[in-house]
Amino acid sequence: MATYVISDIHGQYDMFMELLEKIPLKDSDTLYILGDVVDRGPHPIKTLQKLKEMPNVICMVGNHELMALRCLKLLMTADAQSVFGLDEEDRKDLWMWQYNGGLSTFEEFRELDAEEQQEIIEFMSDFLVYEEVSAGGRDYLLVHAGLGNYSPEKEIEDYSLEELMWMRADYNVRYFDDVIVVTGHTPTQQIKDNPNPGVIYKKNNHIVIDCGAHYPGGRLAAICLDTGEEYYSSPQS
Ligand SMILES: [Mn+2]
Repeated sequence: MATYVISDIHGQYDMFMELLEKIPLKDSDTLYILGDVVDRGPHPIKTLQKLKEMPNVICMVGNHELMALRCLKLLMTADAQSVFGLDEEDRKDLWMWQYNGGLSTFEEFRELDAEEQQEIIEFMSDFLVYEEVSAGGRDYLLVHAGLGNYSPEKEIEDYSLEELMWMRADYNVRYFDDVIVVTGHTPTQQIKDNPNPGVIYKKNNHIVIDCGAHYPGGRLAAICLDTGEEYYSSPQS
């Protein structure tokens, strides 16, 4: 009944498969994926298809799934003529997605037949926004990016998607005394004054597990919440 968490796979299918060989994942265990499965890396759709067939995986949504879902739906309904006629908001969203590495997702998605495309859209649409879990006698909140505009008075359901998916967590603030917040989104290489970049980061009841799988030297990481044990893929070349 162990609980494992991985985040920000970003299309790194081979790293994910390597990590799965290292994690002693049993059928009775649960693996949570904290969002940003898609974009940047070479095989976002192949990774989604793998996750989809794993019975003990629960996926949460990241800002990249939000972008991909919106843009893929847009492109699926648009013929060439209507792409040119897209309104400003749609054009900006498409551009923003491509700017953030959406091309690899688009390229793999367009190779699927219509039924497979629909399955991928439906799979991503079912991703959870956040999850509260208990493991090893402690309580955890699993969410992609963090609690933007944090306030101790605010309930988790009062946060907007923007605040949970895009805005970066403040690791200098202890959000809860009795709940550890597990996030991805910010590679630990990007955390200011972090003495161990590329390693899972723990501070003030935060655990940050994005170890920058798409960076040169970055890795895909997993943590077992019951034991605190950490697992890493080989570094990105
Ligand atoms: Mn993200």
